[in-house]
Amino acid sequence: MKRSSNGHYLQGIYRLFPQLTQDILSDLPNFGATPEMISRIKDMIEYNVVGGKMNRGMSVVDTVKIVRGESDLPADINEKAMVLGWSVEWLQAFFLVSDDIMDESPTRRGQPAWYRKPEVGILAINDSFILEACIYRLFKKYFRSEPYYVDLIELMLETSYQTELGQMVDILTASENDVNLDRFSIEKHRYIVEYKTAYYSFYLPVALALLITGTKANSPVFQVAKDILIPLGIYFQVQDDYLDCYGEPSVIGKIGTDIEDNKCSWLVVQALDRVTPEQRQILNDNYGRKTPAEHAQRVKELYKKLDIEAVYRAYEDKTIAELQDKISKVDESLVPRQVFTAFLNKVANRSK
Ligand code: GPP
Ligand code: MG
Ligand code: MG
Ligand code: MG
Repeated sequence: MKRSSNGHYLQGIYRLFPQLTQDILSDLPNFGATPEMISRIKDMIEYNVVGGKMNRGMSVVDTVKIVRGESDLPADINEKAMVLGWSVEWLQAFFLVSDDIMDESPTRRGQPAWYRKPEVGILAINDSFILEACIYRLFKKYFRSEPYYVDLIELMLETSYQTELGQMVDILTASENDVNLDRFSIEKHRYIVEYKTAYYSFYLPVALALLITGTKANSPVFQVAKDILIPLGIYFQVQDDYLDCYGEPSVIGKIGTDIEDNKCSWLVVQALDRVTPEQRQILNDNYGRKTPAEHAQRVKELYKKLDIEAVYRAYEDKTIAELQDKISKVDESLVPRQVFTAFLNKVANRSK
């Protein structure tokens, strides 16, 4: 199992993973599962749920610590926070397994995407549903008797719905064999990234942490959190778009496919804002072509000519400053600012 260098908290959260996997597996005989089924689900979970950066999972635990003002949590709340952290990682696994099929991505986290394993193929779609179902099995086991049980379920379901809506627009905007640059705009990009990434990656971990630390579902704190975490999540996905083109595959653990996939990436939206009619024609002739590789290469050359990298650096500086300003205005009687600075520090200027 891969580990991050994040110190003992991370070892703590990793220690819980075998237990949660075992919870899922030992519940399977109640559904008539044979040893072969159980063994396959074990392999599937281990292949897809671990190996990521664990940012989202750790965010739940970190937020609970900040909200309670304790660096060492009591054992029961610590376990609850870690279960929720893992539930976000399970959600992420559900999304990534299916996203890689839709995006035809060859690799994920430095290994073949799950659907590309010869013994898996299209069954990966059903595996993604099973990964989603695991979240609610874990919720039932650990939270069934808590007053906030329904709030957790509602939040998880609503966040999944938001992500699926964002994914729908992402895929529709990138329709194959129909390159139409007019479909791309900064407004369209904003909808896609807000919905497909920001809610589940940034708002969800904090909202889960708030619920288990006693914040009532109708509290204004959730809106305060959203007003910062959604813009932060948008910035995070702009970084993802940037790294798709400029990241080092061995560092980011995946090979970018946005240009070939005709994606409404932040980079192409910025390029369209700056092209001459001749350059727009180059984009038109080369964007969204899977093969040969020269097409994507020409798009990258055009980005270079337009110095999109410099546009990105300027966006990054401006966005970090805006977020810092927003955070400095948070009413600390509602929620500690550190909840948000912790996130911003993890994300700012990332290269993977
Ligand atoms: C990231 O998009 C968004 C997701 C992983 C959410 C997918 C949502 C579903 C409902 C399946 P991306 O394709 O840019 O991510 P990556 O670059 O990691 O493939
Ligand atoms: Mg993808
Ligand atoms: Mg995608
Ligand atoms: Mg991407």
